[in-house]
Amino acid sequence: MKYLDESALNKYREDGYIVVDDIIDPSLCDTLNEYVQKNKSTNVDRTKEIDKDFPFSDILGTKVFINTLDEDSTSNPFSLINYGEITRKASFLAGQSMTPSFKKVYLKSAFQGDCEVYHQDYEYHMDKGGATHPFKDYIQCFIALEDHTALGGCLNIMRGSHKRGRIPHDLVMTRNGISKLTINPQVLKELSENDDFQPLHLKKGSCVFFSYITVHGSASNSSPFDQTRMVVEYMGESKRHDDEKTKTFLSRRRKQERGILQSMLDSLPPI
Ligand SMILES: O=C(O)CCC(=O)C(=O)O
Ligand SMILES: [Fe+2]
Repeated sequence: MKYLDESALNKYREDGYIVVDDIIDPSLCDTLNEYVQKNKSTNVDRTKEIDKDFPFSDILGTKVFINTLDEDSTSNPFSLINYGEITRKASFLAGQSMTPSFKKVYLKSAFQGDCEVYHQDYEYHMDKGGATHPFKDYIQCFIALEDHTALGGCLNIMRGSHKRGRIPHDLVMTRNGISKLTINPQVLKELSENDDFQPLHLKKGSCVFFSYITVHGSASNSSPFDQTRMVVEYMGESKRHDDEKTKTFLSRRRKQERGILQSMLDSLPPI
């Protein structure tokens, strides 16, 4: 699907996501990927991110992503993306004027890119705005900058899971020492009995829009091909995250992470 009409909107409401083809020209994707590879070690700013790296691993391809896209610079090909069109589509699906609030690129490199544990995006944001920011005020656009395959760890979406509302999440430390929020596997098993898991084999330049309570995740990249993806997070145009609430949310998260790390340290045998 390339153009969105009423039946696409109904499908989005029914499934909790919708795939849109050719949102970025594949040749522009190649240029973007080249730029990302050249700048990946210098253009990294995780200050606004809650998923922090912990130095447990020397593998870099799983960790680094670019989130300072520096689009004012004319030499930055990300400025060539037609964000206007993506924003119009996001606004149509969300039923209100949306604005991009955060853009990032995950590398998901060949043989090293790690899994993304299953979650609802709202869990990462709800405490930043409070009751004035219901999940309906957000939508994500996930863009494949290369062909995405199951072996490469494409995004898997649980169709219809948004109808279940918010599901409790736990904080976990992943194998690469990144702290993440995830749904308990037992609950996921129960959900998967009714809701379809859909592996999204997106073509280079295609994207999926999904709601902030649609359950999604992905496996590790065990293929010889990079599977770079770009995420554009959208928020209602009139909404702003509350700085104080965000600070409180982040410090609570840091405290939980310290607790996990401390208990990991405590469980290590004496040297
Ligand atoms: O890269 C992936 O597989 C998932 C990314 C994701 O869940 C997100 O950015 O919200
Ligand atoms: Fe997500």
